[in-house]
Amino acid sequence: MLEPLLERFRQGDRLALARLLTLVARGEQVEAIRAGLPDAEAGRTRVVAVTGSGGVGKSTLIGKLIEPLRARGWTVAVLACDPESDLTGGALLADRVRMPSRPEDPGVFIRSMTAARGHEGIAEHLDRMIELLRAFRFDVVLLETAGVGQGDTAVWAVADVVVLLLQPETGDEFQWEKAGLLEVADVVVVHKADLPGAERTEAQVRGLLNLPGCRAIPVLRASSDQGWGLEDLWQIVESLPARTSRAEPDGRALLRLAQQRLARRFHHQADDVEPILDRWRRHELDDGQAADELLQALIGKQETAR
Ligand SMILES: Nc1nc2c(ncn2[C@@H]2O[C@H](COP(=O)(O)OP(=O)(O)O)[C@@H](O)[C@H]2O)c(=O)[nH]1
Ligand SMILES: [Mg+2]
Repeated sequence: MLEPLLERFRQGDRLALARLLTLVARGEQVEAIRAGLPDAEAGRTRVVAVTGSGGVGKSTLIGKLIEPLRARGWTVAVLACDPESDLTGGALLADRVRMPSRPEDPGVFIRSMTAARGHEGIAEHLDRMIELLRAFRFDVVLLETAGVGQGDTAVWAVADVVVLLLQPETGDEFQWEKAGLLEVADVVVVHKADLPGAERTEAQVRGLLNLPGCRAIPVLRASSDQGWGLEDLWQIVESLPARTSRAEPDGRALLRLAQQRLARRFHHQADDVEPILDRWRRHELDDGQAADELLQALIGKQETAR
């Protein structure tokens, strides 16, 4: 029963893809499916997570991105992993409107994961689902996620690029900062920038992110309603090195990224870091002990932030 399905998948049948995604999302026959997948083309698929609080315009922005990406001849898959969508059937319906499924365009595949299974379930099997989409050789995979729950951090882990959307004048940026999560973003978009206060919010975000010795995180304004900023956003996304740089299979790129993220946490979490530095300055800790304690403080904090 599985083999004919896999054969159709290998021939590019999107219904077979949909069916296999459902199986994998439920954790069914996962290993048998994996064994039958064609190899993904190295470096082909770019997985971009679009994250941000409910109502910030994630679905709208993704819907607007599809067109220009298709115009470049790229195939696009969208996975909406939004827990809010399954709380209100209305939101799901609205997402359908904002992201038309375009059965007429075989280059676009849209899947809302909320109907299939709860959020934690998605998180558990997400990397396998991405594997399917890579094996199907999509050029771009867009993941919609609300960005706060356990499942959302799982989304970031599988994404090559994380785009964080904020709204002007809502204090969103401080909420993310407080949760220690502003730094997970590779790009920050002040979205709905047609609304008042967008420039001020942009300046605030730059202030929060502008830390010495750290990788500069691009910040830009965009309006999906008015259709500007999206082209710039995509150019930035393209110019970023793939987050997990699978092109370097020995993990060097991954290590560099981990170092950058750790450095950013170091600057953000002064309350955790300072007491350790104090003891180190007083020679109560040697370098190795201080490093171990710093790691504990920085990574332990991340676990609670999740
Ligand atoms: N003013 C303004 N409103 C927007 C923009 N993009 C989306 N919206 C509105 O914001 C609301 C929430 O959008 P939605 O895409 O569902 O947000 P999501 O919950 O993050 O997916 C909708 O009413 C949209 O029409 C924008 O660029 N400007
Ligand atoms: Mg949405």
